[in-house]
Order: sequence, then C-alpha cells, then structure tokens
Amino acid sequence: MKKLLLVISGLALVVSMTFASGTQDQGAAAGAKEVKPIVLRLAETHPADYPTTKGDMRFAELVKERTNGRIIIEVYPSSQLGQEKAVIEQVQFGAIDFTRVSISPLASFVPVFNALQMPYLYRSEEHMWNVLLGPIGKELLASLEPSGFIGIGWFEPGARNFYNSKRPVYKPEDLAGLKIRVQESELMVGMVQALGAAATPMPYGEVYSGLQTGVIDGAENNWPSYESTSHYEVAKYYTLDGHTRVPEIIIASKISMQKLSKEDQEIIKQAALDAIPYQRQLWAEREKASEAKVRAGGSIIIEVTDKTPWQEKMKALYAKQPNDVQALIKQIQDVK
Ligand code: BDP
Repeated sequence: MKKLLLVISGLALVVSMTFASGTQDQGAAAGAKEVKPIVLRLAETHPADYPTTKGDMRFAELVKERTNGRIIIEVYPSSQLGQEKAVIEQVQFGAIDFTRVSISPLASFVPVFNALQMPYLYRSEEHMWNVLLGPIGKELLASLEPSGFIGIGWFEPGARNFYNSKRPVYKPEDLAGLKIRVQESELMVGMVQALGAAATPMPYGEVYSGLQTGVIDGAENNWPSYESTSHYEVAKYYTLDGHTRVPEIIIASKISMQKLSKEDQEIIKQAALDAIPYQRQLWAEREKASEAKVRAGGSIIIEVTDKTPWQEKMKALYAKQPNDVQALIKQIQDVK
C-alpha cells in the first residue's frame, strides 16, 4: 500500500511537472511570438502615395490584422530594393519575399504570361478583370510555382499610351524612327518595332534621364505613371492609342511561402484578393487626377478615334506567338 501510494504520488509529481513545464513552454512560445513576428519584405517600384503602393499597403495591413500581428509585410516603395527585373530574380531565389510588378518583365521568366499583355487584346477594363478574376487568372497564378513564384493577386494597370518629346503622333507612321523605351520584355520590343519605331528596353527608373538627355525620344505608359514620374514635363506629346493593358501582379517567393503554415499562406492569398477593390478605387481616382495635372502642365493630348491602323500592325505579332500563347489568347478573347 505504502509502495502504491508512493508510486501514485510520484506519478502525480511527474504529471504536474509535465503540465507545469508544458504551460511554461506555451507561455514562452506565445511571448516569443509577440516580440518576434515574422517580417517579410515587399518590393514596389512606385512611390508611397501611388495607388498601387497603397494597394500593397492595404494587403500588408490585412495580413497583419488577420494573423494578429504574427506576420508583418513591410512595403519598400520607390524601387528601394531594385528595378523590377532584378527584384523578380531576387524573389525567385528567396532574397525578397514579395513584389508587385508589371507582368511585362515577369513574362521573360514565364513566357505564357505574354498572352495577358498582347496589344489590343481586351475589349475593356471589365473584360480584363473578368479574365484575371476568372479561371484563366487563377490558373495563371498557379502556373508560376514551377518557376519559383507563388502568384498572389492582381492590380489594375490602366491602359498604356505612347508619348514622346519630338512631335504629335496621330497614326503609327508618325512613330517612324523615334526611339521608344519599352519595359524589359521581348514582346514589347516586337510591338514597337511592328509600329515602325526603334525599341529601347530600359528599367523604369532610367526613363526620365533617358528622355532628358535624348537617349530616347519617348516611352509608353498609363496616365498615373506618365504624371508621377514627371515624364510629361520632358515628353509632352501624349497619344491616346491605348495599345495595352498590362496586368499588375503580386508574387511571392516560393522559398519564403514554404516556410509558412498552409493556413498563413491562405490568409496571405485572401488578403491580396481583398485588397483589389481598394486599389481599383484609388486607381480610378488617380487616373482622373493625373490626367488633369498633365493637361494643366501643358501636354498636348492626341485622341485616336480609329484604332484600326494600329491594330492592323499588330497582326504579325499575334501570328508570331508560340502555340500555347496563341491558345491562351483565344481563350481570353472568348471571355465575356
Ligand atoms: C508602370 C507599372 C510598373 C512598371 C512601369 C514600367 O506600374 O510596374 O515598372 O509601368 O513601364 O505602369 O516599367
């Protein structure tokens, strides 16, 4: 009996010690999480007050809120972490955790993305969003994984237009001989060449000085970028040809995401989706404000009433695309 009592009290001691140490561990772990959140970095090329950057920040806020501060995404605006192509490479090998980029430079890593940025592809902004938020957009996000990226979500890119410092451009022939900066994308080089101009691929951050020094005569971008970079001050002829809508994407590094639990990965993906309406709203407002500022700044705005001659010049570019891109283009065109 005495022996049994001893055994029981011994067991009780072991049990209570185990519990005590269990509680202590949990306490320590919870405490440690509070002081040491997981901090991840997101690279953004635009300045902090730009609608897209504000969209990134909303995404980061939602992640923080929904993980009770366990995951903090720090947004680095104004290309602090580098220009887009270099940043994408760093995301691929896990040195940067997230980035929001234009799919133009991303397509050199995952060529099928070219289908999303073909000139005169979308009938409207709505058509593009139906593609991005529908099955095609979802599949494309998922298709990034073998290349080392996790596709997280899309942002509004606006329509891109040509601008230059030399002369008003009414029709493709007026571009002849102009040196036009394009994003670091083979497709965009092909597009500008098909229009009869000379294409110069160059990082975004170098375009202003390129225009100023005459290394290039022009470039192409949406209203907010044309305005926020002050390009309108050095290249005042802006032609509303609306040749492309190049979706903006948030991607994560597969290496960084794999360190997180499945639940946290889902929170992150959902947060990006939930930030889209906010970014789109800010975008619509900024488009108007930028247009007003550029017009007031003295830019010459050229309306293009008939886009047919522009579209005609793109036929060869469509025909040149590999089969998988052509098949995807067809699917995109069929989306209502
Ligand atoms: C802007 C995109 C940005 C690109 C830039 C460019 O938002 O991601 O880097 O165009 O032309 O519209 O490089």
